Amino acid sequence: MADLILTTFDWVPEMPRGYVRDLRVRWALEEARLPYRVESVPFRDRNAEHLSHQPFGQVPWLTDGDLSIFETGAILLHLGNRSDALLPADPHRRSEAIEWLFAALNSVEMASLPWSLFVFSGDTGDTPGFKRLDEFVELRLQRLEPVLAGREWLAGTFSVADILMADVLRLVDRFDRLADHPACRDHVARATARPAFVKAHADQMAHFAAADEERSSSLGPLDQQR
Ligand SMILES: N[C@@H](CCC(=O)N[C@@H](CS)C(=O)NCC(=O)O)C(=O)O
Repeated sequence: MADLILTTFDWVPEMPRGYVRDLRVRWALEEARLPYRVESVPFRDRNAEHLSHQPFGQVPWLTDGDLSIFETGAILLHLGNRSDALLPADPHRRSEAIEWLFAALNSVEMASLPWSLFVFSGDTGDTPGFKRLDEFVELRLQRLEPVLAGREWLAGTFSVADILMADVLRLVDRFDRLADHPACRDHVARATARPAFVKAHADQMAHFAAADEERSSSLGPLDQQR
């Protein structure tokens, strides 16, 4: 039996499917060819057991033997320490990959996530709040653009930094925010063309689709119309 267990929600609404962060972990596990299995916790009932693994009641978390790790950055670093396919062995390259892993989360996602939440809510009018956020995202993308124009992968070879950066950028790309940043867009395209991403994405979609099927088979025809 696999000693790596990835936990995600049993179900999520349509909108976030394909973007739930367990995908980052699935992707890394597939790149490293590490055996794992996926378990689910209820989306609608975040109980004490859930909070003991993820104190914010979110997903994902990973257990590795008796270790339980939350936060996708920490999980990917942990997996990077298990596989050279995820973190380069050369100390300079490794340090660069770790830098970019934090940059993806703490410099880019810090701007892009609130921006995406505004866009999801349709709150993109001519308000000072949205304009400020849009400028924040723009500045980060402008600075990232020449970096990604000059290299295929952030730390020389593909690493967890690329998984996180591509996944962070993918969300704003969903709303065409990378249209004027071709190197950022190309990085997302390159990264998401990798077989490990394709499998991780398909597996996440299948996981949530199976939950829909289970739900509809447990409801009678009359319930389903409600
Ligand atoms: N910083 C956390 C964020 C985790 C996160 O936002 N998870 C989302 C799914 S992608 C979640 O659980 N959302 C439900 C909620 O916040 O209640 C990480 O990277 O692991």
